[in-house]
Amino acid sequence: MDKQEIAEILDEIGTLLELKGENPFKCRAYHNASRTISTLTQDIKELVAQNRLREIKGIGEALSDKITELLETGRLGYYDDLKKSLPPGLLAMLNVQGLGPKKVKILFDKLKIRTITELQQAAAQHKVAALDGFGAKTEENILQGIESLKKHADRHLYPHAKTTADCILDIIKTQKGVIRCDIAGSLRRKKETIGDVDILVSAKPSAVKHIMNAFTTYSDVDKVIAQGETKSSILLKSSINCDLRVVNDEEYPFALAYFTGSKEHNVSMRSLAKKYGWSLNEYGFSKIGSEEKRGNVKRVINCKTEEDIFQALKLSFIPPELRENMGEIDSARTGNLPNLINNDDIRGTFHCHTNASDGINTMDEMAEAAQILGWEYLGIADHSKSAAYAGGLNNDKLKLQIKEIEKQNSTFKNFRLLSGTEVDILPDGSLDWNDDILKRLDFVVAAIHSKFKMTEVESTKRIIKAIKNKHVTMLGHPTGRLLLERDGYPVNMIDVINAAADYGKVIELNSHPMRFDLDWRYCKYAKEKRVIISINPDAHNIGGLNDVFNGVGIARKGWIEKTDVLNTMSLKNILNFLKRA
Ligand code: DGT
Ligand code: CA
Ligand code: CA
Repeated sequence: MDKQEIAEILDEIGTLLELKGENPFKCRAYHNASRTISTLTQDIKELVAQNRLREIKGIGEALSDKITELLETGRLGYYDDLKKSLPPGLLAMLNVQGLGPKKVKILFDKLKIRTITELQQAAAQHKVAALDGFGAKTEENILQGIESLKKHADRHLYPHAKTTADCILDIIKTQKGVIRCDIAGSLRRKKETIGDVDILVSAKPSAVKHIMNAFTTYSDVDKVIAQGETKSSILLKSSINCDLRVVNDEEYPFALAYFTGSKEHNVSMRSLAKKYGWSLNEYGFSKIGSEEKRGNVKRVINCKTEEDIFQALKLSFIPPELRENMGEIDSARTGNLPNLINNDDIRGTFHCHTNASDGINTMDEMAEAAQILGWEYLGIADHSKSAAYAGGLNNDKLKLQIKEIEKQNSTFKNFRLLSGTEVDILPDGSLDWNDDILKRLDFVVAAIHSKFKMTEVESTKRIIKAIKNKHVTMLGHPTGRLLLERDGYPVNMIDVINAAADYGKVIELNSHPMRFDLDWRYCKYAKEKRVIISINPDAHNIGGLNDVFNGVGIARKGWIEKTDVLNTMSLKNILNFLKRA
C-alpha cells in the first residue's frame, strides 16, 4: 500500500464519519491527514518503521496507529467496520453534483434513500423538495446532476486511463513471444477523456494463449468480459474497460493504424485508398474485390510500420493526436502538417498556486520543483480576494507575496519566479483587484469563478470586458468546465478568441486533467488568429506542475506548434513579452 492509497482511505473515513453525523472536528482531522499524507515528502514506510509518524503535524496517536495498521497489514479494521455500518450506495450518491455528506445524511435519515436510483425516483416524485434545506431548485439540480453522472459514467479522465494502460502494457511487454505492443485508441490520440483502453500486440501464434492469460489474470481485473484468440476484454476494479488485441507482425502496422482511429479518420483513409484501387482495413491493403478477411488478404503493398502506410498513400506521417478527421489528411497530402509542440519545448509555466491561497506547497517548494524540471521561470498566481472559498489573498498578503518573490529572485541563478494573480472576473466583467495592485504584478490571469449561470451573450460580454483590461495578460480556463463533472458556462469562444486577437491577449490552455480548457477544438482557430496559448498547469502542489505535459498533448491535438505557445519562450523573451503586454 502506498501513501496515495492510504490518503484515499483516510479521506473516505472522514467522509463516512460525516455521513454518520460525527463531530466535524473529527471528520476534518481525517481529511486533513489525508492531504498531509498525500503530499508527504518523506518515505512513509520509513516513518512507520522508525515510529515517527506522530512527528507529522495533525497526526496523533489514533491516526498514527491506523496508518501503521494499513501499511503493515494492507487493511484497517476500523475502516472496514465503518463501511459496514452504512449502506454502500451512500458514498456513490456523493458523486451527484451538489450533494455533500450532510445532504446525503438527511436524505437517508428522512426518506431512507440508499442509492442514486432511489434518489432519482424520490426527486421525480418531488419528495426531496419537501425536505428542510432542499427546495424545488435543489431537487431540480439533483436530477440534473444524476443525468450528468449517467452521461459521464462510462468515460474516464486521461491520466487515470493512461496510468492504467501503462501498467498493463508493462506486463504484456514482458511476456514471451511478444514482438511489438502499443497503446491504441483514444488514449494514443490523447483525447481529453477516454472510453476504454485499447492495447495492441503482435506475437508469434504459439504465444497468443499465454499473452491472453497474462492479460485476463492481471491482479486488478474485476471481471473478464471476453477471452478469445485475437481479442480479450476485461473490466478493471477501477471500472475501466480494457481491450487487448493480438495480431501477427505483418498485420501489426495496419491494426495499429486502424485501432488508433479515430473512426472518422479511418473512414477518410479508406476513401483515399479506394482512389488507388485498394481496400484498406486492419489487416492490410488489398485489391478492391479480392478477399479481405484475415488470413486471406493478398496484400498489394507490404508495410512494416505506420509510416509505410501513410507513404503508400503519398501522405506524410500523421501524428496520432491529429487523427480526428479535421483536415489532417489534406494537410498530410500537401505537406502542410504542423510541426507539433513537444514536452522539451516547455521552458516554464504560469498559473501556479501556493499555500498562500488554496495550494499545498510553499513558494520555495514550487520554485524548487520547477527548477528540477529544468524550467527557467514559474508564474505564481494565487486567488484574489473575492475567491474566499479558495483562500483568496487580501491586498496586504498579495503585496507581501510580491516582496517575497523579489527577495527569492535575488537568490536564484538562471531561474525566476514571476509574480502574478489569478484574478476573479466579477459578474460585471470588472476585476477583483484595482489597477494599483495589478500594475505591480509581472502577469495577470483573469478567470471566472462565480455566477456561472449566465446566458452565452452575458458571459461572453463579461469575459471580453476582462480581456480589454490593459493589465490582463491572459484569460484563464475560458469555459470553467470540469470534465465528467460539469459543463462550462456558455461562451461564444469564437468571439472571445477574436477579442484576444484584437487586444493582443494570451489564452490559457489550462492543463489540469479535469479542465483541458481551452478545448483543443478551438486551438486551431486561435492559432489562425495568431492568439498565443499559454500551457498552464493550474498546479496546487509540486506534482501538479507535471500537468503541463498533459496540456502539451492537448495542444498537439489542437495543431499547436512551439511558436504558438507563450511558455516555450526563454526567460529573456518572456520578460520582454510581459513588459510589452
Ligand atoms: P473511446 O474508447 O470511446 O475513448 O474512443 P476510441 O477511439 O478508443 O474508440 P474504440 O475503443 O471504440 O475503438 C478503438 C478504435 O478502433 C477507434 O478509434 C477506431 C477503430 N474502430 C472501432 N470501431 C470502428 C468502426 O466501426 N469503423 C472504423 N473505421 N473504425 C473503428
Ligand atoms: Ca478506446
Ligand atoms: Ca475499445
